[in-house]
Amino acid sequence: MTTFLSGGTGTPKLLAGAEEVFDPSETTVVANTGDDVELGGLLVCPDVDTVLFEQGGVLDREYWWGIAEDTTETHEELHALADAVGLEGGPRYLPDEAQTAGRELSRWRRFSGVAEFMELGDHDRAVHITRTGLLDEGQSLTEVTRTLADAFDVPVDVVPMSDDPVASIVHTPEESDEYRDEMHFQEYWVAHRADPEVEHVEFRGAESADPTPAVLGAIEEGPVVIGPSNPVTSIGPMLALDELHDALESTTVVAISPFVEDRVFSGPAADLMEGVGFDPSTKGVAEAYPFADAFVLDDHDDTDLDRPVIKTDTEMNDDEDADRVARAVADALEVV
Ligand code: FO1
Repeated sequence: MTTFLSGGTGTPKLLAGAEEVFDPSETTVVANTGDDVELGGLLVCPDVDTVLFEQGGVLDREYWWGIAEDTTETHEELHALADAVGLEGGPRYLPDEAQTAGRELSRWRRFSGVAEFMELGDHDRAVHITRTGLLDEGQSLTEVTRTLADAFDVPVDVVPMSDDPVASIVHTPEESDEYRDEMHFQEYWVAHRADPEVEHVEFRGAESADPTPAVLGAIEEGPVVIGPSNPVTSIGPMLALDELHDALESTTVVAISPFVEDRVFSGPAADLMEGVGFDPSTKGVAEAYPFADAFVLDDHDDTDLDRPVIKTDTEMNDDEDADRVARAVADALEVV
């Protein structure tokens, strides 16, 4: 059995070409849920869904989120309705008292569906309606995720990191005319394209959230692979769960750096790393993962680490690239 810790792009890209190296029926994927939001009453789980859709063969691989060739009629109609009566777009948080009322899993990340600020495709929306309906019927997020995985014929076991709410909240140094001083990660990323200065990132709820028994069992059995995901907002919410962090200390862990020295392939990882006080580089990734037993680095990354390193070309543009990186991970597992 091998367990992958996954965010929304780097690790799903790796998994897409890893099946010859890591047997899918022997693979567990623990997905980050700090990115999740409730939008118009629907729980949207971007990182869980990217793994489900990729492994189910329906992912939109141009963006690495949503369903390929999806239509957006409902989304467009929501904007047309709002425009018709002058309702402003952008992230529309529900009032403070509503943030902690009702469905617990959606705490601290509840947005109105008026002129919805994230684009939900029509087929994608059907997934969120089904997920939210099953949660409201009493299932846990773990159970619902397994049901959705069956619906998409997903060959790996996909589990959310927790059945409890954890919300990734980005804090800026001060409130400005442009930006509030704290915002959910999806506001920071989707609405503001990572422009606000980051002071720190809070994982709200993490102190009282538990990793699920499925997650802890898979990590304890090991080995664990941390894909080239954003260490702050993709892996950080998992590390904020004390039991999960402790479990990583006593199992075999190989991590792939999403950086080549201080360059990152895509996304806001560098700004977020700097914001939380880590060097935005492979060196900083190694500091963020003190429990990692070995690293996979890019051929052009000469960072001197105090743990074994296997090198390969870590840029992944297709499944062949992912297969190469997966083989490097397998080599790294041999040397720890
Ligand atoms: N990313 C965007 O940049 N714009 C969007 O409108 C958007 C909508 C969206 C809807 C469902 C979903 O599962 C993901 C979505 N994403 C969107 C991606 C998401 O913001 C992030 O890339 C992940 O959370 C990072 O892992």
